[in-house]
Amino acid sequence: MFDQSFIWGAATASYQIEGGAYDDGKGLSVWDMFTKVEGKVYNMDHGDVACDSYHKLEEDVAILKELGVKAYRFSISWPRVLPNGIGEVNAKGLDYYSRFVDALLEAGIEPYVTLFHWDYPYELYKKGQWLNDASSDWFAEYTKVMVDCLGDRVKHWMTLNEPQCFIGLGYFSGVHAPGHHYSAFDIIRMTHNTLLAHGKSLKVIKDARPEASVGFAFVANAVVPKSLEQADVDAARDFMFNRYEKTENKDDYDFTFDNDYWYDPIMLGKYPDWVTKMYRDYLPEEEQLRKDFELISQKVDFIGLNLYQGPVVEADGPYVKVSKQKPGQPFTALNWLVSEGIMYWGTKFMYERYQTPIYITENGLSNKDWVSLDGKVHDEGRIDFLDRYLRQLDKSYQEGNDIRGYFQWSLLDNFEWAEGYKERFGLVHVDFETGKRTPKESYYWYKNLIASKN
Ligand code: GCO
Repeated sequence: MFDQSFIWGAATASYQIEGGAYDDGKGLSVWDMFTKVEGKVYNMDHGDVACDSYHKLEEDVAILKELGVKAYRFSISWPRVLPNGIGEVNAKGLDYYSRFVDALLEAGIEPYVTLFHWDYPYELYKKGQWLNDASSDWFAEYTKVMVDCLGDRVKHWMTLNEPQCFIGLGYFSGVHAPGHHYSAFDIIRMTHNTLLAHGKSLKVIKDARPEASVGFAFVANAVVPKSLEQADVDAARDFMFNRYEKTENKDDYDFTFDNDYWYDPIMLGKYPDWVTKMYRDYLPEEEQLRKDFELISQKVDFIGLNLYQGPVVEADGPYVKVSKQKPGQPFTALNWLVSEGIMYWGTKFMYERYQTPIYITENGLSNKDWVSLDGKVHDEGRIDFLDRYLRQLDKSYQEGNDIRGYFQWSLLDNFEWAEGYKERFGLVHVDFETGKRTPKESYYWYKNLIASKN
């Protein structure tokens, strides 16, 4: 079983929990704007108040302390500290994060900071966001502000959370802020700037704090092979890292979630061949590209995998086939497949390919939870889900894949993007009318699990 050095944690993100959207000089983010447009978010929910964590700092830290986690992954709201994205710094915003980090350390909890979890400054959006070739420098400037403020206390940093979503869902399918349908060519350009932003940010952190541990948190699109036959195992690996070549019908192919497309540039210093073949003209000239890759592919200390669900795949001649659903297959409240095998296969294949320490930076589920008449939240489904997923993770860990820690998503029920407050991912129930927090049964289960490992 996981040994004592394993980092048990929980995770959240600024826009999903903080609220205080207009407080103390915070600037607007694209999510502040998007949530006010009719038809974009379920029930027109928004993050103006959310869990009100901006005003409940002590309470949240107490909940974490009681849970017994060694680490907490949270994100910084970029426009809270730089209202225009660049330039003028908002001292009150910085002070909030500084106090928060102090409170965590005081409680014996290690902060794991995500610099960008989607609440992009609206002022920079107006300047062309990730399409503007200066966008990576904007992110580096913001990083510098944060490292100067927190770098003496924060040892673990993640640059970007899930570019698959903030680029793919934000600018391609348009279901997330800012809700655009850009062309694949624009997406390629934005991806390049996004990767460059990661690279420049990492360099800023390392220049200031060489001892800091820096990585990223990306969606890990993992799958489970249909059988242990070599052909199926290879098909699963191919699906994870060569989905484009292995997909027979490429009509409407959406590449914005492909693992090789996002991980290979950073981890292997190159785009997949199909990208360079098809989109060469939309990438910088050869010499510039070479220089950019020096920044993009600097060594990271860890890769963060956000793992939720994945299908079963099987070999299909030269291609890969996604198996049909079985009747009665279990799904979570959000209709995501209960598929614990991805914890084993996903971490195994990732480690095999990139040979870099792994953190599970997110894993969890949305469940139909409410506070019962007895005052408790009986979320047995979550307990069973986490138990299943963690057993598979442990199997991979026992086999020697270098997995350093696990962050449960999420500490609190929170604003689930386009789904609003309909989906409850928390270990702690939040009443969004009153802000009241009620730890669920799964919170106590996780607490016991952590205590039993220490
Ligand atoms: C992510 C998202 C989280 C979601 C969670 C559940 O990083 O995947 O950023 O914010 O809330 O994944 O969908």
